[in-house]
Amino acid sequence: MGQKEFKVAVVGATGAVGNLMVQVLEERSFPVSEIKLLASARSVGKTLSFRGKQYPVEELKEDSFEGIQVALFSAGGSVSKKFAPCAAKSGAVVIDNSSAWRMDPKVPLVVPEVNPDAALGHSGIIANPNCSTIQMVVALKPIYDAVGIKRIVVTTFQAVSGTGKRAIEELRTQVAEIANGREPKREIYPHQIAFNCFPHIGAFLDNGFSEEEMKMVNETKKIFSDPAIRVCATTVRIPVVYGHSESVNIETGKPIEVEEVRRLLSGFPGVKVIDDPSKAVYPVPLQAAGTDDTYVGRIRKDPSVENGLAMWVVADNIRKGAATNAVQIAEVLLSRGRL
Ligand code: 25A
Ligand code: L14
Repeated sequence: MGQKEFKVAVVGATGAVGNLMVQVLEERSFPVSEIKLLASARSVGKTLSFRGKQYPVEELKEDSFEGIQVALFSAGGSVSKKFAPCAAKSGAVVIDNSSAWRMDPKVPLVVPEVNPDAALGHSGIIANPNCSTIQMVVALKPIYDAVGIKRIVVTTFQAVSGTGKRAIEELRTQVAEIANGREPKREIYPHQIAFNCFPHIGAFLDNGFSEEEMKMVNETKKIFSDPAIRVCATTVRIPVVYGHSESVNIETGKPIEVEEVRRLLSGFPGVKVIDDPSKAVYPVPLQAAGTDDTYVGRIRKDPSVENGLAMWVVADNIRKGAATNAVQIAEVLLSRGRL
């Protein structure tokens, strides 16, 4: 008996995340009968490989979604605003990686390890959360379920791949320019990123926080369905290509021992505990890059508050933070018979 297969479109297929979406569909053997690769007119003429065959990139148009059952979007917020409703109207389930729909009350915001059931209530569009939020809520979910979490203070160390291909190129070019004694050129970021870091991701808002920081605040509340949870974020760009790191400090509702936290995290899907600091064993982005897990280490009591815990969380921002999470959402729909 043949398994049911689906017509899948990837929008933004030539971008850093879109390209990986195609690869992750292949790696995880998602049942694809036909793949449609969509991008802007700039990319027409390119081909991308899927299961060993080359497929042409087509220009995204309103009628691109005829017959498509699953549409994975990663072409930025304005493309998603305009085209996700077209795709949904023509019968596809959209899984959107941009920030366009995340806070829309009718759109579920889903991390499969945390709130898979939310996906079932969609009306055509499901949003993939921000990369920094995804890895944090995966690491916090088992603690949240065991003892509750009242407050989170998080500082991120974010890779340039989150901004897309051109930012990866900017870091590499600046490193080469500096190595060759030339003045590094700057286009994408507000400062030189090579050999530097800056607490500036997205635009700054009237409250003094950046857009990226407020995404972590608002999306965390939505994913945990807990508007009372207090979150303060500082998001920092660092000169790493793949893998976000986060210093996460929490106040739990009830006391919990560090050993119990390790035990809970070790048994949680998608999490690996790497925590033997005296041997220099803790998660680092170079080891997380190219993998789908969320890594947690440096787990310790924060003695400065009641029920305080501190930890270090690392994941590949364009895999678990974007492409893998999106494909996992499609897998949730598939396994619940909702495709
Ligand atoms: O609005 P957001 O949600 O904040 O997202 C902003 C950007 O962040 C990335 C993604 O960039 C997105 O565009 N992104 C979003 N969510 C992310 C996440 N969670 C995330 N990254 C990581 N984690 P990207 O560079 O990875 O991908 C861009 C893709 O979108 C396609 N695209 C853009 N506009 C489109 C469109 N597709 C259809 N219609 C449109 N109007 C884009 O295709 C790419 O696939 P492309 O054809 O425009 O680009 C192909 C090649 O051209 C380079 N390029 C892109 N922009 C420019 C450019 N070259 C010159 N000038 C430019 N302005 C690309 O690098 C690509 O190689
Ligand atoms: O909202 O520049 O998904 O690193 C994730 C990464 C926005 C930008 C999102 C970056 C983005 C971002």
